[in-house]
Amino acid sequence: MRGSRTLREIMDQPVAWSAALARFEKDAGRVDRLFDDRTPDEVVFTGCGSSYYLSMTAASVFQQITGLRARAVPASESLQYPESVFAQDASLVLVAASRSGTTTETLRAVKAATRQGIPTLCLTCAARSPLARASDLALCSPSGGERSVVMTKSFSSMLVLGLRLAAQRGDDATLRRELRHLPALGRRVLKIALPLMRDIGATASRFVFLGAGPTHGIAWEAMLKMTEMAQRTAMAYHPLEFRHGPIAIAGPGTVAVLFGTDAGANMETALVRDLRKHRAAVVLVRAGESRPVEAEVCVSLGAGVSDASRSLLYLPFAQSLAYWRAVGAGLDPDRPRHLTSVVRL
Ligand code: F1P
Repeated sequence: MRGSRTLREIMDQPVAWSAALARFEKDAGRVDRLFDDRTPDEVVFTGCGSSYYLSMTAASVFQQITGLRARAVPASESLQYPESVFAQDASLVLVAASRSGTTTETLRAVKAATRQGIPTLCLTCAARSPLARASDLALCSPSGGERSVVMTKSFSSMLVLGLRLAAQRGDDATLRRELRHLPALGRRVLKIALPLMRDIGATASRFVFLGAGPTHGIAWEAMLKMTEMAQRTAMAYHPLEFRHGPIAIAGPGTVAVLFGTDAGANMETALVRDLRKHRAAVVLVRAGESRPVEAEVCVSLGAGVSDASRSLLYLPFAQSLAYWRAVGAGLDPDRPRHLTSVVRL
């Protein structure tokens, strides 16, 4: 069946999350030593494609939980503008994400950091890859690697490692506990997401994915999944940014998928009203059921977890939507056009 490999990997995510969390425990002491030796004043997360997008979410959560400055940059920026990535005199730690551990730009970013004496840590699914060998410490997602080109369980399981890293450095027992519950919650969410997304946007001309804070990286990943698998026009924005120009494309052919946050729930509800006023179809995935909304489709996960952990639970919705739109268009999600699983320059 077309896309059967990708579908299996989407369904396998909770298993990969458990394995990644179990593996992290073995490396927790080494993580602490790497950070404590340096006491950085900034952590730079980097990667390419999906690995860059998970870096966005990881950086957002890391700064929120630890209070330490964190930002995400595409690895290619460190090749083109090294001074704006590795600020002189700053005490940095570089966290590089890569499923394959062989992507040229990411590998070069780590090597450049090492030359400058910056400690490096990688999140990867390939424990023996060049990236793992080049980094001071490799945090591995042992079951995250896919046979598919498009990243699904590798994305989410490396993000689990990134969130667990934030919980470790912020000594945040709540986030640690939430992460332990995530595989069970993920199984429940997968059962909802897959059938729900089957017919959404079947005739739409464009998809807009909206997310703030930890869900912003998820919105970008949703955009990339739709682009890679279904070759449909897709964009990603911060929710309230959408009014500042992009709203011009809201209309009957537009499906807006909003990944809700507790932090911005009221503002996001108002945005749903505006989108509906302009006749866009809105899919709202959010935490609770407290406020009624006019969204065409509204899913309340009610999972009782923070925005950070919930961002992972939004992924099955994004992945399923892209999967179904690809299958519906006669495309094979297992064989995305023009793509290879690794880009080597
Ligand atoms: C990252 C990546 C993927 C993308 C494509 C090429 O690879 O950019 O996100 O889907 O298949 O590679 P990696 O560095 O995580 O291995």
